[in-house]
Amino acid sequence: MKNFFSVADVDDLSALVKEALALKATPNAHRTLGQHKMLGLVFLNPSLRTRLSTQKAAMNLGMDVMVMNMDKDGWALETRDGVVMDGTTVEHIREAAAVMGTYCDILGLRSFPGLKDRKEDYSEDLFNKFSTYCKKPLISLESATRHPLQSLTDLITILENTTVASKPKVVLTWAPHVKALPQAVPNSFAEWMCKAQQQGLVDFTITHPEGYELDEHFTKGATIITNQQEALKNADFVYVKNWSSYQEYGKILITGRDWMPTPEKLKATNKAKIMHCLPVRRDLELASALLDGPDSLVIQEAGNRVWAAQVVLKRILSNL
Ligand code: AN0
Ligand code: CP
Repeated sequence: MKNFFSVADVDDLSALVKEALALKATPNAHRTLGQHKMLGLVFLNPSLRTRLSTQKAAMNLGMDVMVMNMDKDGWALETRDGVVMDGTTVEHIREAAAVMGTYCDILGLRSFPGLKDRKEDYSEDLFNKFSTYCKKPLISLESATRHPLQSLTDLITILENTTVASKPKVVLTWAPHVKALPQAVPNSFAEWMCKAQQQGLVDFTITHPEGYELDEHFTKGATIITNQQEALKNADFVYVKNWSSYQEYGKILITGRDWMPTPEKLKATNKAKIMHCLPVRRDLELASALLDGPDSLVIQEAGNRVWAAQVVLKRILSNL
């Protein structure tokens, strides 16, 4: 593996999950692999899980880690080419990424979308430029359109908790929120689950209100229905996430909590396990009775972020 940006960077999903679970069983088995190698984690936005789990994963492999909170501690970054920098930006991504590349063997980057200009966000211009100019292997810590470490974690957690003999039914459901959030987590979850479905690992359904259709590029092969109750029938895993509209880009189209998963709604499922990438707004996105209940996987899921990051770092280190 050279870079980790999307599910396209992985061939055999089952093999990757097995390797991640082997790391979970013996976290320190490859302590020398990353010795004298530097990981740089660059954040343009806040993070709890991604920051800590990726640091921990790197340390388990013997790597050193530096974290740069560009949003708070860095110079204001210019990403456009051909502009006279006489405004508020102080440093161009060409120099900033190149300099960080000289200090590090592998880099990670978090860069959320602006949610104003769909074409610009979906071009992944910032991520691509950073990748070009840093000249080092680059891991997505959530880009404008995807969050692959989260999706790999989610697949690990689903396969780890699958008890049914046949393929588990996985349902991604839209949930309410008061803030306009990116489509990165659901896009990415959908593209990983569609590939997992192709490889015979899961059955995948998406449910959302009208107007919240994701970019079709990410949902090929998924069953998509706007009746949430119908979608939840016999589900083994319910993955809860809000996102803002892709069609009316970045907009919140409905308010109210009608789409919030509750214990009552979940009665239609096959005693489904509840998943969410976190952070979650209690009793807005998801009923606290479910979050605190015996079927919630959210803490185990967040814990598994370490093994997703560790298996990705291990594969990239092995290829340096
Ligand atoms: C972000 C999002 O939805 O993309 C990060 C999730 C991991 N969530 C929020 O901003 C609340
Ligand atoms: N799930 C996730 O990526 O969490 P953070 O935004 O806290 O890193």
